[in-house]
Amino acid sequence: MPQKKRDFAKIVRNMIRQSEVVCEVIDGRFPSLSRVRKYENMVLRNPKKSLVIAMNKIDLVPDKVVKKWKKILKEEGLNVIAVSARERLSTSILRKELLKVAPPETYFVTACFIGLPNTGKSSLINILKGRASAPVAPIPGYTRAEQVLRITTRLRIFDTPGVLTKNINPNERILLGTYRWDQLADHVKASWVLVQGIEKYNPGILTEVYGIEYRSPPEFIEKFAEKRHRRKKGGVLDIEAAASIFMNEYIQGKIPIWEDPETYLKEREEQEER
Ligand SMILES: Nc1nc2c(ncn2[C@@H]2O[C@H](COP(=O)(O)OP(=O)(O)OP(=O)(O)O)[C@@H](O)[C@H]2O)c(=O)[nH]1
Ligand SMILES: [Mg+2]
Repeated sequence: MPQKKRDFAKIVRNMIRQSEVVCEVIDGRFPSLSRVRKYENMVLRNPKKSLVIAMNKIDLVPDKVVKKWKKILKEEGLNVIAVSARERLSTSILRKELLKVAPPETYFVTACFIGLPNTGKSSLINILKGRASAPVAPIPGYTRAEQVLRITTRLRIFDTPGVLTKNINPNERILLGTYRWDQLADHVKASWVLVQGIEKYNPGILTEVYGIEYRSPPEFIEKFAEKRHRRKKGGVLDIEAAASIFMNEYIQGKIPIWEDPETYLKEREEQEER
């Protein structure tokens, strides 16, 4: 039977309680948007627990952007490691760090991996373990229950289901790829929202990647359907199928997109002045 979302939050809180170290996996393309500050604070408030931020999927972002984000997060007092599960970048550094930050008197360390759906928690855990043990999929909400894995003699890791918090609005959720497209009430509309979101973060990139000129999101999806020869019986364009294909390609990382560190800094400054 499918579990309810609120049970996921409960599982995560429970796992945090049982762990000395919490590794928050964020999406390297959206280092600010994908932070779950509610859980970060829960860990940071507790002197017996340590927080490590794994900024994952950095294979999708230029090095200089990754460096800037790392600096920003470090300045905010966070212990951040830039990693890529896909390209196995800095994953052994992450494993060592999880042990390093544990309280000195603990020999056996429990670390739990938390974060939004689809940020790559299970993928990272598999790399740390050295073989596929935690199921991975390009489907947000894939991990549905906690799973405990022994990584080394000293280290065991809890994989947890991705959780969403209220502060992330529906448009941002679509951009972050935390929804299952096939479960959205109107995924064509969602694809329009996605086009809009991509435009905001990387103007002109869709024309560059797909060679499609467009004036509105619906026009983009229509032309995408044409380009991919998606037609229903009778020759009518299959907009629904096209929207799904487009969103799946986005979630797989086909479109280069990231939060701009400079914009974030400017907004942070403005907020501080208020
Ligand atoms: N490009 C890229 N993709 C990645 C990386 N790590 C994971 N992915 C992809 O992201 C998708 C989600 O990965 P999972 O490991 O299942 O993510 P999760 O955080 O466990 O997701 P939930 O269980 O839904 O919370 C999969 O398609 C992975 O292949 C990475 O470093 N780079
Ligand atoms: Mg998972």
